[in-house]
Amino acid sequence: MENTPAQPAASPLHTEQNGEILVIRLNRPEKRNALNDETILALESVFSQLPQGVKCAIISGEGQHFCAGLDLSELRERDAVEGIHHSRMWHRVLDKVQYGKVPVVAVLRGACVGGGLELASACHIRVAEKSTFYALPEGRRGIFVGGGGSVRIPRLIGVARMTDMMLTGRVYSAIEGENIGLSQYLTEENGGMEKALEIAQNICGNAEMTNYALIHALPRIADSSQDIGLMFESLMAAIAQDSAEAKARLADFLAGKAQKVKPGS
Ligand code: 1HE
Repeated sequence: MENTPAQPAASPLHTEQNGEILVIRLNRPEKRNALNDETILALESVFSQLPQGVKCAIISGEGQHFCAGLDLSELRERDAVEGIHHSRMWHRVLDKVQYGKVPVVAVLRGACVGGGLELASACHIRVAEKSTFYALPEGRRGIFVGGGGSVRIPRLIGVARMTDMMLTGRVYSAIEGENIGLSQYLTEENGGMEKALEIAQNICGNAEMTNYALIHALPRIADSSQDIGLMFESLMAAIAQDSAEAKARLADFLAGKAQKVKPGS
């Protein structure tokens, strides 16, 4: 892997490009990768200007924890107006992650809490190592989620489970998290990055229009009424199948040259 140029030693993010995959690591392990403004804005900058040729991104954290959420030391002195602007900044940045140019895979371990879970839920695929635990301590700290958690997390696990997490401080383990839909994959400790790279490689092999439709059309279709959603789906399907790449892939299948669907893969 090559380090992308011009990264000062104390950068809150490490980025490395590995062919078509960009690996982004939160880099404040001494603060359990708590997200201060500098880190959030650095994420915005990375997702606003992905290097040419990148087709998939991976977000992970340095150290034993994915992310301890909002950097609470920056919260103390904020008034209501500043609070709204701050929350809206998170929304802007996490929208760039969710609705950017490429699918994003998160590698989770240790704490995936508060704003860390909000960041993970803006990613398209979550791979959790066995040490991962999920919580929303905002409820116990006298605050509320502000990084899009109330919109994205119920879409993964339902309103009732998120309400329980915030009202009671409930912590879900990695295994429970996979069972309820917080992660799609579970791995042994230290196996997350290898799995994420395998998934990312797979994603890079998809037709570009399919990846685009999955990031940009699917969540909007799922949020629509049935009537609008079905219409939107037909338009998206027609555009996708019209591409030269789709036609070539379908021809390959009919000529017996494409991989078949294999159970267990
Ligand atoms: C922090 C933060 C943080 C750690 N902001 N500094 N999130 C939380 O409420 C979670 C708070 N953190 C924890 O519960 C624990 O730190 C962990 C379970 C994640 C890790 O425990 P541990 O024992 O490995 O580490 P530690 O000793 O607690 O923390 C190490 C250092 O990181 C320590 O600083 P130090 O200077 O004393 O060494 C901690 O203060 C610091 N640290 N977490 C600031 N979050 C958009 S709105 C989102 C709203 C939220 O995310 S609220 C939930 C915030």
